[in-house]
Amino acid sequence: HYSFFPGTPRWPANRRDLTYGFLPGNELTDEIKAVFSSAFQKWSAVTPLTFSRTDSFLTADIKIGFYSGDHGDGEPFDGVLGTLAHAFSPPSGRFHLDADENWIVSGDVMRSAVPSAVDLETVAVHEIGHLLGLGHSSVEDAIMYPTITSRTRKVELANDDIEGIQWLY
Ligand code: TQI
Ligand code: ZN
Repeated sequence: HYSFFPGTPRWPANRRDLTYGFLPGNELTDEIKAVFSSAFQKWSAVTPLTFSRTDSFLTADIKIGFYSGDHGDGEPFDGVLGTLAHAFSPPSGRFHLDADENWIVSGDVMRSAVPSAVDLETVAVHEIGHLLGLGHSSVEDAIMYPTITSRTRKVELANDDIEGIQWLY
């Protein structure tokens, strides 16, 4: 079953059209940007929320960046595997990914012959759930279930995820 963060934080009713931006300097390919766009679409399809990309990182509601190791928020990344990414509850909008992972982009690769490769969209859909206010789910098929196997791809919302997000929005 789905859960929420303590106090049930969510984006307020006057902030339903959210923008997201990528950390300048990350130099992401169009393919990587398309992965995030697809991940946001999973959630906009089942809520009144919309997500659009902005080039203005500083004013974006959701700030996406790839970082290595200690990146100044008290929750350092740890190299390959371990923590893959983290996102904070609303209305923080901070969405950080571990630059040291072997991210799989669109079914194929950055470095995916590697046993430790992790599917980027899978992680993005999960972290966006956190950004919107969902905690972890006890339902194994749910996007918000707290474990995955490396190289697994799970990008479709389960009924449990949909019920949780529709309770919030
Ligand atoms: N990052 C954890 C996560 O997003 C961070 C975390 C731990 C967390 N406890 C939390 C976030 C409680 C919010 C609330 O769950 S992770 C997965 C999964 C991670 C894990 O790097 O371990 C995914 C990131 F579910 F597959 F294990 C993405 Cl999909
Ligand atoms: Zn999680």
